[in-house]
Amino acid sequence: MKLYWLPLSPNNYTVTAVADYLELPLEKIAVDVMKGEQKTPEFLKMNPNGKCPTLADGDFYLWESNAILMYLCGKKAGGTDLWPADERTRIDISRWLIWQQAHWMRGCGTLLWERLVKTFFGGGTPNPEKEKEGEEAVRFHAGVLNQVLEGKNYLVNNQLTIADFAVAAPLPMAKAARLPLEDFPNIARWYQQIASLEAWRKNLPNIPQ
Ligand SMILES: N[C@@H](CCC(=O)N[C@@H](CS)C(=O)NCC(=O)O)C(=O)O
Repeated sequence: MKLYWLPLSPNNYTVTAVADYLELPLEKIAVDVMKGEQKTPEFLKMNPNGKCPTLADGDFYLWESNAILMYLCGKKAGGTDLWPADERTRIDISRWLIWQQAHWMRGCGTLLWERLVKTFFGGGTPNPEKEKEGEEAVRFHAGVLNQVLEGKNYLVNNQLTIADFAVAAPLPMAKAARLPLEDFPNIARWYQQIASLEAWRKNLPNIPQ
């Protein structure tokens, strides 16, 4: 399998971390977004959105990081506890994967962009209105996450699943992007466990703090 990816991006290193955790070989092809490699006709044939990550397994192309996480689990011979076979458990994990994209990454993504990525790409200073919007969204959804994690080590069935990898995606950048998470101790406690996984650590980019 080939993965077209952006090493610096949260929704990209969750994919490479899960592949490593599952010991699945991936040929990684770094895409230079500054050069617009994700918008070439060849790339758009694989992913008409022109975004990374994009997985190619033979002539099957898959985009959306969380869909790729599920696909990788399906590739693991004998299955994996990251995506257990039980129907209700899978729906519960899917709920978190959807929440991560629809809510969590929206707020976190706004702050990551305004306070980190925008500067990196020479896009100027943070927009205060966007920062306010991002802060409010992160605080609200962090409250939800913190509450669910009360007395629990992991999000679903109290065991490590791809839901934990996906929801943890923005947290390595929390300090650099000043995500307002200081009032949510259960998130910090839970994230320590993800942060201690070798597959997670070795896939994190060098993030300026
Ligand atoms: N929801 C998508 C987000 C994909 C996405 O927005 N990728 C960004 C990097 S985080 C990208 O490739 N941006 C390049 C561009 O839009 O030109 C996923 O989780 O895979």
